Amino acid sequence: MLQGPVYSLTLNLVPCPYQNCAVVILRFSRWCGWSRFIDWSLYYFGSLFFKQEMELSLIGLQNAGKTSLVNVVATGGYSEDMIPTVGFNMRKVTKGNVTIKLWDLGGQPRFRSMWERYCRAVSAIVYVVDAADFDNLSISKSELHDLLSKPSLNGIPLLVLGNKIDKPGALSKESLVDQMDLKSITDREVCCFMISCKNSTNIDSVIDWLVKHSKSKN
Ligand SMILES: Nc1nc2c(ncn2[C@@H]2O[C@H](COP(=O)(O)OP(=O)(O)OP(=O)(O)O)[C@@H](O)[C@H]2O)c(=O)[nH]1
Ligand SMILES: [Mg+2]
Repeated sequence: MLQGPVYSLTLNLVPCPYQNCAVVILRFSRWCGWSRFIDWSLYYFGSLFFKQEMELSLIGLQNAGKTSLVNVVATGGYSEDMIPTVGFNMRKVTKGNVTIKLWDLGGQPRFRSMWERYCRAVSAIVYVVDAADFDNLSISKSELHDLLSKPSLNGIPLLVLGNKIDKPGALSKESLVDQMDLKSITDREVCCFMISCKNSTNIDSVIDWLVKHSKSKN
């Protein structure tokens, strides 16, 4: 109801030289809906003036593909020949105006007790699951739910990534959400994507999600 009057009123007020441009913008805004247009404008013009940064932790069982994901996000490079992470690695990745500080933690049992410490001050927790490793799904689920039960991590957004969907028989998103019992997590924002580091599948969606969850700085 609001769109009609605002549209014609604005057109009458726009001076001639800018009229074509205004018409295009307004038609675009009508086409995609005002709220999406305003979101997009704020994001675009905001990003010209503000640097954004985020710090996040990548966790999940050993062999899930955390370090591979860091490599793909940082350089696009993928290798079959990976060395298990001992302790953690820290990597800074810049995407446009956003700097992402990534804590890539080791997933072997001896390193899991330090996950909580590295998740405390982050903008988001990224939990990587091998979607083709059925034997370890229930351990992965219990490690995730154990971690999220820590009061220090209350409310931190969670991104769950089902990796290795290039492998035959890998779980679908619905099955992964089910098996990881993600619907029971109601105290924070939860998002899930199915990815393949090997084929770079859905890596753009992951980066978009991360950028949206970064914080503005000056
Ligand atoms: N098929 C397939 N293999 C993958 C994919 N991503 C990673 N891998 C392989 O999985 C193995 C383990 O990858 P890493 O990235 O080292 O796993 P991680 O989660 O960092 O393991 P830890 O450091 O021990 O916790 C490597 O051989 C990778 O090549 C993928 O998308 N598809
Ligand atoms: Mg690793």
